[in-house]
Amino acid sequence: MGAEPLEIHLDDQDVSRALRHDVRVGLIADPRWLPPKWFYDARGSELFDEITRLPEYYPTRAERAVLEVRAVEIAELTGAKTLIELGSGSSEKTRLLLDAFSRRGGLGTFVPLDVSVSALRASTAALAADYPRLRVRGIVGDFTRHLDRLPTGGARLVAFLGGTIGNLLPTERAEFLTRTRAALEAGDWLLIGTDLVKDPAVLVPAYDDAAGVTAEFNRNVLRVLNRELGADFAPEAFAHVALWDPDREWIEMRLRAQRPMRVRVLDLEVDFAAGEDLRTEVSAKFRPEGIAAELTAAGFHPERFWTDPEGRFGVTLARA
Ligand code: AVJ
Repeated sequence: MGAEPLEIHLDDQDVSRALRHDVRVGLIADPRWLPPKWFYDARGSELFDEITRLPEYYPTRAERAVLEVRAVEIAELTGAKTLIELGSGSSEKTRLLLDAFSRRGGLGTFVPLDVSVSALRASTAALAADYPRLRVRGIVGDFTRHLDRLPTGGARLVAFLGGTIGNLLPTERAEFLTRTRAALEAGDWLLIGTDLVKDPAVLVPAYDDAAGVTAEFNRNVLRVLNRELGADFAPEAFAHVALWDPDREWIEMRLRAQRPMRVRVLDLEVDFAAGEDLRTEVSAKFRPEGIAAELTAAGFHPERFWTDPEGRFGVTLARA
């Protein structure tokens, strides 16, 4: 049968317009910043997959450990007919859910949504081949903008895994959860993965690995700007920085100019002083009470909270 054709809610023009907008706002801001979604071109998505296999990067393995134990319970409790995955990437861990649902029966449709066309093409083709009875409907979209395009009706489970919610700033997070709730009906479900606050000696290396893969991933955003906007960043002249902010309880990734530079991008000339930072990602870490409070504030009813045996990563199942 194969996967259905991708449903495109973000065409190249929308993407380009959004990128230009973010560059115009972020590169002239003080401090300078870019949203993390621009990491994920084909190369960036590959680098991210490589990160998930690094010894220092525990979140993927820890979340997988939770899903391995709880997938059957999630399938039973939710009885979902449609599984929607936001920011699906390769959907690797989601296979644990699909396996549990296949054994139980009843799940008819899987809807992965991602900004990366390349990641979606690969994942939907592989999933359609491995789950021949499942309808696989990939949606190219931005989970902060296209929640109103999700399929409607009938026992839905929205999965937002990997701790991706941590990439949103607190106000964006609240807005995202409220909009997700609005897109659902009472009785639908949300499964959300959140990395947990822990010793910075564990957190920081997860974002600054010895092999330098995360550094390449970070610099990849400059290559995206060079290619898509004709910018002239010298990626190698920026150092990768990962910092733990103990007050805001988040990791920040930055690119630090190693010498003074003038960069041309769009019609802007952006001057970097030596040592000046461009913030490229926030990855918030959570406490169990905080997760429940944020979900409740958005109109969800948290029903289960699980962690891996080492308590590194949390997975919450909440009812709409
Ligand atoms: C995609 C949100 C899971 O914040 O941990 C990995 C992205 N950035 N290494 C995260 C990321 C640097 C990642 N998530």
